[in-house]
Amino acid sequence: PPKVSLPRRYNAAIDFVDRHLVEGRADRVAFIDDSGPTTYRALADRSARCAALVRSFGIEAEQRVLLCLLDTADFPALFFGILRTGAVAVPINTLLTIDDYAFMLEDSRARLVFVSDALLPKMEAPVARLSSPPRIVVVRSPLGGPAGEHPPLDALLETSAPMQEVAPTTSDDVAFWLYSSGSTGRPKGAVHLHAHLVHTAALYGTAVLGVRPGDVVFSAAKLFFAYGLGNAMTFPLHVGATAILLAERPTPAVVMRVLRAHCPTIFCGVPTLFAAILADASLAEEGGSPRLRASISAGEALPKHVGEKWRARFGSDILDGIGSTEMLHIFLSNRHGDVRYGTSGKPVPGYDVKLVDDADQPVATGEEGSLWVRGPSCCVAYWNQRERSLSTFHGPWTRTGDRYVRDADGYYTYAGRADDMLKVGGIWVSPFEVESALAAHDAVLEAAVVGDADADGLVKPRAFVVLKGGREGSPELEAELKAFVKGNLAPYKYPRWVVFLSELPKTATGKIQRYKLRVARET
Ligand code: 3UK
Repeated sequence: PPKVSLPRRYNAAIDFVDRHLVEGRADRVAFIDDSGPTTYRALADRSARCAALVRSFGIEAEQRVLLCLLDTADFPALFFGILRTGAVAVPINTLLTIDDYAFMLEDSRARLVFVSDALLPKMEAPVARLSSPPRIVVVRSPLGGPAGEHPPLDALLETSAPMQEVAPTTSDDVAFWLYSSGSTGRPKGAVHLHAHLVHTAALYGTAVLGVRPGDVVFSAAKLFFAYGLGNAMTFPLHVGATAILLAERPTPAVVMRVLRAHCPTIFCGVPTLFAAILADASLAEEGGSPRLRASISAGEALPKHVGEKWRARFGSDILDGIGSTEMLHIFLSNRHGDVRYGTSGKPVPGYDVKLVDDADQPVATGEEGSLWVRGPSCCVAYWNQRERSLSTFHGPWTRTGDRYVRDADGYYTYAGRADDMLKVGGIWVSPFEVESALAAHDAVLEAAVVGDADADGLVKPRAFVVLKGGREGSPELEAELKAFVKGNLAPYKYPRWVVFLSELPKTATGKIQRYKLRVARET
């Protein structure tokens, strides 16, 4: 594997941003967002101003700063500005609810929050509930929205001189957290170090994906996901390439527009998006990007037929690879010129994986086992979650919770989860959370949610609902329940199908028999 040796004194902001000025790339374009290009010089200046601003709020090394941001060039400027000061950046999912943010504010104890204008209402409410609320700075976005009484970033930066010095961090200092959902309980903050960004960029971004200086990368997956953070920020910045950032929701039509307008050479998506583009009749005549060299897919397994159809239509491959928030990016992947659709490929050099049985013994070729992974970008722990850290991190090894099979040629094929968690459009959905949301509806006595395959073989939540006495199932009630969940949870979590039952299958001890529901459909 490529050797990544870092000096003890190391700050990722210098490596990913300032280094390019010293190495003569100041005038190259780092980002293109809805308001135009940002050169490496402009990025370095803006992130150093952001650093000074963060300091001016009294933020000290190791304190957390929340980023609830749509994808614009201010995301990397703030992210690296925070790292430059030695503080910890905590980018969070922009699709979540007030309740989710209340938890993250409390769990992280953030003293400062940067939030996009359009998202401000969802952040103001939970902040106001805190006894000692953090400061809020509003970041302008193409979606727009009033800043209220909070200072706007642009105005603050005008009067903030770039921070010249850099916090004396080591490569092992905490740099950022990323929250990940579990099947029960609140999200877990995966704690990552300054060194982790360059490990993923070198091992996967450069060595496997092959991002090079002339590349233009477009990631439909947003920067707040570990997947998007590598794709559209650290991988291109590592080599001095360009990333396209899009604040909008990446619908098939919007994505095709970006591919046409900016002609990226690398496109990063999730299976649901690739399938939706291929299935959209109104886009059937669209050619995509003429310069597209390859695409990548992650978040959930890419169905074989989706990869094959994409290749036939656009003339380049999709490299499917599995990564995780804990490992920061992809550690098992297909390669250029060595793509086996329907598999996750082979280990990324620099990472080791193993498949074990219930007694932790290696399984034979062709047999299903639990996937464990070891590599240099693994998070150090879940913040403030000792029990959950202990059950996931075992010395250098991390238990992924995935089931896999390795064939005689060394290719790994996904075989499902060991827990009840669902990946919907590449994002975690806990069935328990959807069940609780349904149970909060007046008409619902109890509910069970399992994953079911849609027409493309991709998993979506299916709800089985028992109604209270006197209530009857109907298409209207089905629509109402879907809307109810959409309104109370992040919208992507809603059940795509609702089946009304008179009772749920249960064991003698009252545990729902999910395996029975997984095979049951309409009844
Ligand atoms: C599942 C896959 C089959 C698998 C991620 C790339 O998805 C990412 O991180 P998360 O923490 O979820 C991790 C879990 O998602 N998964 C991801 N990719 C695949 N299953 N095939 C795949 N290709 O269950 C894994 O344990 O949200 C993906 C890069 C960074 C990431 N964080």
